[in-house]
Amino acid sequence: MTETTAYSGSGLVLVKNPHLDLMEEDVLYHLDLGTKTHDLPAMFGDIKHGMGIPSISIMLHELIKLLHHARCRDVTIIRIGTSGGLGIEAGSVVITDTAVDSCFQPRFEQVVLGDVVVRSTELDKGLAAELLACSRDIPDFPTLIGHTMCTYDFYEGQGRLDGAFCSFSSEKKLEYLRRAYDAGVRNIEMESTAFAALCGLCGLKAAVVCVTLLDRLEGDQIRAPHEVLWEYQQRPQRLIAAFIRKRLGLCPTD
Ligand code: R2B
Ligand code: URA
Repeated sequence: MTETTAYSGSGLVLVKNPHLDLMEEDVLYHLDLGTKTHDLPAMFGDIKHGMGIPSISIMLHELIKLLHHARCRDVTIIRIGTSGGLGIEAGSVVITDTAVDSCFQPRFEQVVLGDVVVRSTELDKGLAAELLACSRDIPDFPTLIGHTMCTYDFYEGQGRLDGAFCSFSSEKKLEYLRRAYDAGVRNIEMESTAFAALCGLCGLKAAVVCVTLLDRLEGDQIRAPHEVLWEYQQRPQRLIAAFIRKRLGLCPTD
């Protein structure tokens, strides 16, 4: 028997389970979400952002055109986000000096009209140094400059053993991650090469600042408690807030 997904006339996804209507609350245990504890339509009803290179590339094309049409000048653009760390303590903030691909090369390859176009992923070294200096004013704020590896996938692409499938051994995984470390990679995420390349092409001063949620040399799963992850995720924003205050000539506590 073939089962198909059902949609109502309004386009809403219909569930084929009469029991659900009788439940006061539906707890989606593995997602740590519930219909009473979370506003699911607000959280997921109209998501327009995504993850990875295709999403950031679309967003940047339109953001850069917006900056152009609005005649903005001397723009500094900073990507902030999360990442997996390599050989550094979880919660560290990594300021990227160079975004590298999965072969540790400072390049972003884009297929244009059937040809592979290779673009540079250099970021502004002066801006990275300025951000590092700002981090030194924040107490208990582990921050470093290093290479960031950008991948097309969170699981196999980042050498994880815990995806829906996996084609390599744990020894091969560790050998790869150690090679990345030796090449100067200190964190892994999924947008930085495209971000660096597109900003570089348009002459924008750009930086990438990501907090690490775990040390990938120690494991694959993100296991820190919610409140710890929440605090980690605030760190890039706190650093950028300090940077903006400094640029505006305000003291750190204003
Ligand atoms: C970091 O975190 C996301 C994957 O969990 C992805 O957007 C990235 O670059
Ligand atoms: N984001 C990633 O891309 N990788 C991680 O390991 C954690 C967050």
